[in-house]
Order: sequence, then C-alpha cells, then structure tokens
Amino acid sequence: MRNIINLNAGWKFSKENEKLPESMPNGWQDVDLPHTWNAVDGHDGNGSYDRGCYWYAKTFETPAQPLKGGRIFLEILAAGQQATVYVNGKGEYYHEGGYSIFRADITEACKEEGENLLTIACSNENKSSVYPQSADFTFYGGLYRGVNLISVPEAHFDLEHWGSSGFMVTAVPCDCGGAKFKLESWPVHADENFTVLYSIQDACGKEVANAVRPADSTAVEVYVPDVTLWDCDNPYLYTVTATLQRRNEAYDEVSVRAGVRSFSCDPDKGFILNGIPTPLRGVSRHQDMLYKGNALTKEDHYNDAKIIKELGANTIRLAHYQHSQDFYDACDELGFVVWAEIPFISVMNEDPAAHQNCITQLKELVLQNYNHPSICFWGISNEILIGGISEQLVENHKELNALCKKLDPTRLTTIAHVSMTPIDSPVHGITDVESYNHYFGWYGGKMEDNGPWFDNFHKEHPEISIGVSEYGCEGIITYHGPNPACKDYSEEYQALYHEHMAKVLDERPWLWSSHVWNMFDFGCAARNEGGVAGRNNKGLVTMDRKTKKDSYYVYKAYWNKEPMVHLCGRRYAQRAGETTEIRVYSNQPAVSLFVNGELESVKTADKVFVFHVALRDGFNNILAVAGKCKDSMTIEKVEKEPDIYVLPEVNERAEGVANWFKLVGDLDLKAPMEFPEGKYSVRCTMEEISKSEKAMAVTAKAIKLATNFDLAPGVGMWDMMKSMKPEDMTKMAGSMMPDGFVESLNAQLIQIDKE
Ligand code: ADA
Repeated sequence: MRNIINLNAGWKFSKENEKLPESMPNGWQDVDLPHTWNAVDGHDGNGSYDRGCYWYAKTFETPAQPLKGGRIFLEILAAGQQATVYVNGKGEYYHEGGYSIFRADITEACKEEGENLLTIACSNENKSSVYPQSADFTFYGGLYRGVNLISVPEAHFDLEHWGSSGFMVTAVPCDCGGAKFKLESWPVHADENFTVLYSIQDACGKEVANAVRPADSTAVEVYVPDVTLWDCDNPYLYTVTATLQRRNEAYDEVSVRAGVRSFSCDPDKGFILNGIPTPLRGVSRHQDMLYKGNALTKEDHYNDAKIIKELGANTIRLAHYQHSQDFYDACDELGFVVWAEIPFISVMNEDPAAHQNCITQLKELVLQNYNHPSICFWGISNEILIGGISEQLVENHKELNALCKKLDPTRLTTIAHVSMTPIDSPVHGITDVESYNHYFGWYGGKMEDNGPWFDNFHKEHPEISIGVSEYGCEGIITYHGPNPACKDYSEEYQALYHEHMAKVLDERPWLWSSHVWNMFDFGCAARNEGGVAGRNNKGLVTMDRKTKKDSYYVYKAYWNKEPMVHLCGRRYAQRAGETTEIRVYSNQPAVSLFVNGELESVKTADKVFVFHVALRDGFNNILAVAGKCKDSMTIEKVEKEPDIYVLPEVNERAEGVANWFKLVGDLDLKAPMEFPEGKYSVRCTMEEISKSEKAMAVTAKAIKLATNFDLAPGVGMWDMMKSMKPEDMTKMAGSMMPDGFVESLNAQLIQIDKE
C-alpha cells in the first residue's frame, strides 16, 4: 500500500552555498518546513526583499518496500518560484511556478537501503518565462508548504499527471433527490489482474454505494439515492475512495471528498446554487501572515477560513495563484464558493515560454483541485490590460479559456478586468462570466460611482454575468478624525467606504459575485503608502490577524445571520469637541445608545445607526444595545486629538496639489490635449518617459500627487506600472484630481523632445 512520509522536520538551509553539496552539509542553518527566507523582509518596509537561489538539504532513509518494482516519489507541495530537486547528487527534476504541487520519481536515484541526501535549489529570482511577472504582492521564496515522500507499489494510481491525485470524482444531483457520481481513476503498471474498487461513504462514514471496474477501463457512473446537497450553510461532504486491487490484496488507495451541488450564473439572476438564487458576497485572500510570510501551517489556513466564516461571507476569491490544499479543504468543509486562479496578472510577457508557463499553471490548478466541491470558478487572468492590449493577448485568453473548459467542463471560467478596461473591449465575451476590479472612492473617482458604473455595464451588456472582483481602500488603525476623507488612510474612511459598498451590492443581487480587496492586510515589499511600507493595508483585518477593523463589522452586519452589534471608533479613543459622532453596525432593527449610563436615544435603521452625542470631560462610557447583544467602549474627551491620528503625508499631499498648480503657473489648464510627433505626452508609457530625465521628473511628481505611488525606474511598483500611461493613471484618480491636472501635465510633456 501507499506510504506517505512527511519530510518537514530537520532541514538544513543555506544562502551562501554555491554548488551542490556531496554530503549532508555542516554549518548550514537548521530549519523546519514550511519555510520562506522572506518571512520578515517580504513585508518589513525596507523597499526590497531577497530574491535569490538558495539551498535546502535533508537526509532520508529509502522506505522499505515489500514488493519488487515499487516507486518512490518526492512530493513538493509548493516551491517559490522555481526549484531543482537533487537526490544523491543527481538532478532529478526541475519545476517552474511557485504555487502548485509537483512530484519527482526519484526511485532510480535512491540507494537500495539506507540514507539518501536530498538537496533542493529553490529560487524566487525573476524569470521572464514564469508568472507572476509583476504584481502587487511579495513573491516569497522557499519550500513554504512542505515536502512528502510517497512510496508506492509498481502498480499505483498515477502520481505524475500534473501533480493530480489520479482520481477524479464528479457528483451531479438528479431531480429525483439522488445523485450520479462519475468516477474515473488512472492506475499505472496495472495488468489484467487488477481491478479498481470504488466506495462512496456519507458524512457519517456509512457506505452508500460502490462499484468495481477493470484497471484498464476505470470510468463508471454510480447512482446514490437520497443525497444531501452541499451548500454554504450545510457543506455536506461524501468521501469517495478508489482502491487498486489485485486478487485479495489492495495495492494502492486514494480518498477524496465530494460535494453534490449544481450551480449556474445568469446575467439578471446572479449566482444560483442548487436552484436557489444566492448572490455571492465575500472577500479575496492572499496566503501570508505577519513575519511568517507564506510559510503557513494547516492551523493558520483553517484559522483564516474561520475568521471569514464568522464574517458571514459565502465566497472567497483565492488571489492571485493556487493556494494550499489545506485552504481548499477548509473551504469545502466550511461552505465557501471559491474562485481559484492562476497568476496571469498585470502584464503579459510576449515570450512564448511565458504562455506555456500559463498553460502549465492552469493545468496544474485545474487537475490538482478538480475534486474540491467549493471551487465553482476558474479565473484565467487579473488586470492583464495594465500592460496594454494586443491580438496575441486576446488569442492567449481564448486559448486558456478553451483549455480550461476542456479540462473541466463542469465549472465556469471567469476573469478580473482592470478598472479602465473599455466596456467594448475584445477581452469581453471570452470567459463564461466576468468581473471588474474597481477602486472608485480610492485610487480614483467617488465611491458613489460604483453603483451607476455597474448599472450601465449591465444595461450595455445584458448578455454578460458581471461581478465585482476587487474593491477596497486602505485602513490603518491609528489614523482617525471627525471628517474622514478619501486617501486619509483612516479607519473611519475605510468603514464609510465599505458601508456604501455593502449597500450598493445588497441592492444589486444580479451581480453574480463580489470580493472585497482584501480580507487581510498582506505583504507587498514594493509598496510605501499610508506610513506603512511593505504592505497593502486594504484588509478588513490586520496582517497579524489580531485586529478586526471597523470595516469588518460592516459586512458582519450585512452577511452574518447571528444577531450582532458593533460600536465603531473604539480606537478613536481621544476626541476633541463638545459632541462626537458614534456609528453602530447591527443586523437588528433597533439600537439603544447609552452614554455614561444614561439612555441617549433609540434608533431604527438598516445596518448602520448614527448617533451624535455630547461628551463630558475625561472618560465617557458608551454602550450600544441591540436586542440581546451589547457592545461597549470608552472614549476620552481631550483638548486636542493626538498627532498620530493624522498621517503627515495627508497634509503634504494637499499642499502638493496646490503647489502643482503654482508650478504650472500660466499654462492653460483647459487647453485641448495635443500630441505632437517627436514629443512626450501623457499617452506615452512610463517606460518611454523614463528615457528622459526631465520628462520622468515631471511625470513622477504628477503621479505621486494623483495616485500616491512613487515612480522611479526599478523602484517600488515600477515593474507593474512601467507599461501604464500617465493619462490612464490620472484617469484612475478621476474626480480626486482637480480639473486641468492631466492637461497641465500633458502641456509640460509636449515641450520635451523624445530621446
Ligand atoms: C489591483 C490588483 C491587486 C491589488 C490591488 C490594490 O487591483 O489586482 O493585486 O493589490 O490592485 O490594492 O491596488
């Protein structure tokens, strides 16, 4: 039978090693897996992180195999981003792509018995043929999910088919209340004496059906009467086992879990689960945590899933790459509808090898995760038009979509469009359903633009099921104030923005899905925003998972079914002024607010309850009561609010915009946009502009004011932004920028000769 040996403990790691060691090295660092070398520098705000090719080494005993001809595989659950596996000094396997499982048959390289030396060279260096090429997150390096040794008899279920389990289960509900389980497995080296035994067990472990097939024709359809369906409230799971049997002996066995559910999307009705319209409302998640990087344990993954469940979300977009089996398992068990995707993100690389890498990552994603009932959508790209459109890009999308449908006709394909993707772009209509990333109310535009934008898209494209794949804004829990505003990074503005968005989504059930960007703050070494460098702070929860921001409770009030009440502003603990605003989130019809033991007032509202209360000097006790739920906090009335409540940059930016207009002086801000030959303009890419020092200086200054990003070749988010044009970037900032801003920038650029 199959023997799976966990190899996570007792590794040696080196950054200094230069060549393949011949014996177990001395002097290397002791590490256990999961491990990344970017656990700290991946998000500590130093502006960069270590991207290199480093070494892991470990010894292991050749597993005893009772039968002749057995095989030994090494299973790497993920290696960021490229890895070469050596056993006893021989290169056995090379894999590209940092998020999928791969296995190497190391049988020939292992000694007959005794100790073997396993060495893995792992690299997160940039490689033009491997996605992601550039994106707003840290590409952590290392063996961050763990390693197993799998020993199997010569006849076994295939372990070399794109890292899959060699067993596929498709459960389809029937109208009569039963279900068809389509089963197929891929035994290798199994002659005519072998059969495959299938067994389906219900959630209590009781067998409800079985079947037998010859090993060379394993596909079968099994009927199970009276099934319990899988849904978000009752994620009922069956266990399905395939056993490779030779006479009276089981040679190999694989068990997977299956859920019986049907789903579809309709442009007007949204997402439909088991025949019931079920708008998907949830969050996106990255796989990292503070000072752990992406080296997460099973417990960390389950903990994240539980925090999202407590929020009341019913969907998770697992951005922007394949996640751990532990997390997909958690989604199966807790009842989330999952959007799973490949890291074809931001910019397409013309290199044909890069397209092949996309294809490989898609095959791995689909085949390794086919059996998870939580997954309903395969995402084929994210914000890919940042790098501009080409015929090749459209073709590549069509090819990826067709491949996905061929590998898995049971699920729907999807795409996350960048905000400025025109609504008549040729990238529409390729995938089954679509989605837009919009940051109106953050990078640009007003939050009030979101609803009408989607209404218009829906009107113009009544044939497309549309969703909101990303929306969000930064919230840093030490910034506060009585007048929250866009780009102040305050916890209050973030909460106000999400109050608005939660309502917009609630009023539009035809939006098949929505995913907050992001559930948790996450590492992005290149970022420097809001006084917290190295991170993206759009999470509803902090990166250490310790603080749920007020915005978290907006959604808890909207989505979770348990009665709740939450007082906002507990971290806005010292307030100046005679009166203050108290916002309360609750899913109950009425909230009573008590201030210092006295009933202030009782209000009825839908989810958001707003009170204005007088404060006495010193400490004030605030208590909100909604039905049986209570929440309390203490705030102090002070002369002056603490300086740390305001990000210094907020004032600097306001001054900066004013200075910009002084600087451009008498330029006609309403001048028609002109684009003379041989001159720079707002329609050149940043890469072109960067060729001239003068053009770069003026543009970088404008972009900093417009979007708050620092732009300089090779620095920060450059890789992602170099193919963007200033016109598009300032457009993204939209109504946040005063009239004439882009015109005045253009007027300056067209004075400069192209180099
Ligand atoms: C994009 C991108 C995300 C995310 C976001 C942001 O929309 O798809 O990866 O980081 O930007 O926060 O700016």
